[in-house]
Amino acid sequence: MPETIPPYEQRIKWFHEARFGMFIHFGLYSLFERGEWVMLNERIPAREYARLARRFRVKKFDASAWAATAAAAGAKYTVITTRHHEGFCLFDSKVSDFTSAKTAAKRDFVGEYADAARKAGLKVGFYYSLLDWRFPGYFEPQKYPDSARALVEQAHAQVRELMTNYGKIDIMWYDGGWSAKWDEAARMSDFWRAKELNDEVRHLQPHILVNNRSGLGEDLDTPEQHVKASEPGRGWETCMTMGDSCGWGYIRNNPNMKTVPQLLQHLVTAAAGEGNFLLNVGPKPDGTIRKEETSRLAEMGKWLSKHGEAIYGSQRSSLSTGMIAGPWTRKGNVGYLNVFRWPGDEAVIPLVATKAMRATILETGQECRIRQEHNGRLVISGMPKRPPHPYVNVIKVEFEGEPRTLEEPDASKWLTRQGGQS
Ligand code: JFZ
Repeated sequence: MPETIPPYEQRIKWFHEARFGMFIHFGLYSLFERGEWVMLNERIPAREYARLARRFRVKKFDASAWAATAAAAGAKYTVITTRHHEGFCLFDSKVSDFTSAKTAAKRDFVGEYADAARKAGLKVGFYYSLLDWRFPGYFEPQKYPDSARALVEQAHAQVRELMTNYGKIDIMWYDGGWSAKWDEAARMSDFWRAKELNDEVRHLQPHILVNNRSGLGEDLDTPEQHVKASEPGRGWETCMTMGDSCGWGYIRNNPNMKTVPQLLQHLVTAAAGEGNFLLNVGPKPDGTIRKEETSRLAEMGKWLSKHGEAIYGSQRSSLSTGMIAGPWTRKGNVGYLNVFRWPGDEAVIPLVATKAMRATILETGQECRIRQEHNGRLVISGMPKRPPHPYVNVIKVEFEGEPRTLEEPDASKWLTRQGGQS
């Protein structure tokens, strides 16, 4: 008797607690060191491209090292590309010979990584590209209907394999559901038979979260390379590269790597919108992750070890910051003011309708003085002039109830200090 599918609120609970995941883009394309779209961008014929598999041995592949990198970053889940648009599977498939198990490497990297990730305490997500550039029917479905049909059959068969052969999978991360001609009108969910596909995914993995890239909305929105909150109650996750947005796979010369402060600010901003941040690494052809990526992740993990209570399980807050500090996150009656730009020895937050009991700087544990004035002005003072942490600081403010914003029926009253506690 198949397990019943738990309600959305139950399925998404761990995801809201997690807030931070590590994305991994790895495949034959890493050999070119020019990103994951190289086959199409450079119009490399399929037969020529397929020959790469003969030298894709990935001698230094170490699944536990990848998992340890994610865990050290403070990530709580990980998503790996099981097969990208190039069609090469990092897993053993009965419906394709173009796999890492059947070519030079002779390894099922997906299986090794899923096991290692679980051992490291991480939830496991599988990225799967529905499109496969090797099929003419993807580019010209009318002209090559048999190829188009075979492509869809491959997708259904391989998703079934991924949902059956690798234990408990927590996220089905589809990609490549769009039409080759970027024809928005094309009902690609019909082309992929997405309802049938996702019904089977949920039958095989009843607790799973499915993203919105098979042509149907399903469970999760996936803004790419920017942080944009979905409406309250809808799960969402920003995915982002550390380097330029032009590539997710390994790019040897990738000069514009985001700084740790920038990466932390994206994570905090996502958490403030009750969303997640899925940060990408693109391993090198030998299977190692470059130090520019591992070092940034390690620094994020160090920050999270002191400030994670403001991020993991975060809720939205209506409180404004009223200054250039940064966004609030919240947990019940506790607000976390995430400070991107340290204001000096005092911080003033306007329109706080709820009584504040205590304010503490998470980096140092220092308790600050607080006073609440007209118009709900909350003044936190006695703080150090210089930022306690060089990147992002968090001031934890405990309120006597859920922190609310003071209404301003007459928006001019603050001019004469007439506004008061509501
Ligand atoms: C897709 C992939 O093409 C890319 O290689 C990477 O895997 C990323 C996470 O997902 O990127 C997209 C997806 C959608 C659009 C553009 C790039 N789009 O709709 O314009």
